[in-house]
Amino acid sequence: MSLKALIFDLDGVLTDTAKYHYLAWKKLADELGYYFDEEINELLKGVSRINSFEIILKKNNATDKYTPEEKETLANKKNDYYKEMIEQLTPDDILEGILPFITEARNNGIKCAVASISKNAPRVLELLEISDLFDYIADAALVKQPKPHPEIFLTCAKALGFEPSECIGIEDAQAGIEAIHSAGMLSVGVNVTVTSVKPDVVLNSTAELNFEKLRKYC
Ligand code: B16
Ligand code: MG
Repeated sequence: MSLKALIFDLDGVLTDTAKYHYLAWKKLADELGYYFDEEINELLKGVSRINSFEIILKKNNATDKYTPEEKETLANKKNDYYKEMIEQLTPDDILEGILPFITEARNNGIKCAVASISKNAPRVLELLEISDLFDYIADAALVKQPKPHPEIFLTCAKALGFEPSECIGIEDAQAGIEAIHSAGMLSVGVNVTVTSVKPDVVLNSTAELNFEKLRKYC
């Protein structure tokens, strides 16, 4: 196989929006009188908005407390808090090593895509001023199956016109690593709390991303 494309997760890989997701969920949980901490937040990484709320409710034995419509309304309330918080993002919030890594890949003819299930991804990329660096940005609204289903990674590969085996996926969440693995791509895990499938390449931070080293895997 020869490497043709890099497919990046957004939250936790290109920038650290996980802290804003945490603060927004925490605000909602406090208002509703539910327990929520960093440990529970870890379980929400890479998980869709509504499923994240279900996890918080389950941890508080409150799964049956709301109708599906009420759950939707409350999850949207969290999203309003999140949207307000991310407006403070600037290009300075791009994680270390990301820009040189993408620049080197692009200079070597490698295509780059974003596989984020966040419906806020386009706005985050715009605030970071990096939308133009990507050849394809998956539309989270059109992806039916959230991670760990491989759909979003397969959608990116197909849109770029490459086989999954020609792509590398880069993720910070266990659900994302499982999705990349099921898609048949090589997975790079950045600071992943491993609970099941291990990433093929384990990194502690994005500062360790090295294009020439990764290329040797393909
Ligand atoms: P939104 P990623 C994911 O983004 C986040 O990791 C996850 O915490 C969040 O719940 C999900 O997006 C949905 O985000 O509520 O903004 O649509 O890691 O796939 O970039
Ligand atoms: Mg992530």
